[in-house]
Amino acid sequence: MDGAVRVIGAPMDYGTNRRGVDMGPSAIRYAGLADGLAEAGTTPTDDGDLVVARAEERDPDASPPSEGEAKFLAEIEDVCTRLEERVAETIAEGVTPLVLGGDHSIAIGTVGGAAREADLGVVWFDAHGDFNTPETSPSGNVHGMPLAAILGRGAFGGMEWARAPGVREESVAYVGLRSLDDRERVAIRDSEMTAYTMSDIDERGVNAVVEDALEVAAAGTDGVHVSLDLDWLDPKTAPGVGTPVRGGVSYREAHSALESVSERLGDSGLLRSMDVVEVNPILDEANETATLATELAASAFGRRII
Ligand code: Z70
Ligand code: MN
Ligand code: MN
Ligand code: MN
Repeated sequence: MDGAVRVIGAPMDYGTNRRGVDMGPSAIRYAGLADGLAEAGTTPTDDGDLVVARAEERDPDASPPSEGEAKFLAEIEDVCTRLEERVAETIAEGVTPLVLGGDHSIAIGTVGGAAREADLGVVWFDAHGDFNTPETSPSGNVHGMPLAAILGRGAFGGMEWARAPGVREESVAYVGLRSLDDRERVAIRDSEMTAYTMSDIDERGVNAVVEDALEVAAAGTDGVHVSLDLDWLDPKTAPGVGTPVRGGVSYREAHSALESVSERLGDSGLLRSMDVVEVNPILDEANETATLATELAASAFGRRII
């Protein structure tokens, strides 16, 4: 893809139990992201990282979250509100934002910014549904909730910072689901979203599934946001994630899928924004997962073998 891409780091781990995903942006850059994006034919620039207070710097007297609540929601609101602003400005300049997480709750900011002046489709590559609400979440971790937040489900309906009215449920497609909580599964079934599971990939092959997902997200929208949670891949291939789930896609399937993204969206200018999340360098093996993240981002932006 020719065109300008702006890398924005969101080193936030307030949405997850496991410390370490706050180091994701550094690890992904260190793995050669800028070179990969240049090889893809883009002109990358780097915005640096958003300022995110370390967990250690937070007010020690702040009350801990009680059960049935979303943990650290005020901190997440602060980061996502600033991220949303930066993403919206970037797109207004004609530049494509590539946001590096951080845990998946940062997608509330990325999608909010990308959907501000547009009808936005979303493709969500993830083992998880991320469709819990503060009411249904078994963990209170907001990285299990970003799609529910974006679509204004449950308590998020009253949170203007979280909702992204430019995203309609029927324009959201999951690829590769394999770990859902019971109430989350029911909510996804009852929604207008399209959910392709790992079984669909087993039966039909990854390319057919990804093409259908991209079609769902592109139909009747102005552009598509691609959200890539590295736990979408099998943990043997991507060990450096907080919540590994067996049975994910392989190295080759993942590359093929992200190449389909650039083929379907890149040439037509419909790839509006992307985020790459949940890389945990503490749990990684020699930066393998961060390297994979850079390769997959480069594939999405058009890098090819020849
Ligand atoms: C579970 C929850 C989860 C990662 C989302 C899991 C959440 N459904 N884990 N993304 N990496 O706690 O809501
Ligand atoms: Mn996720
Ligand atoms: Mn996940
Ligand atoms: Mn918003």
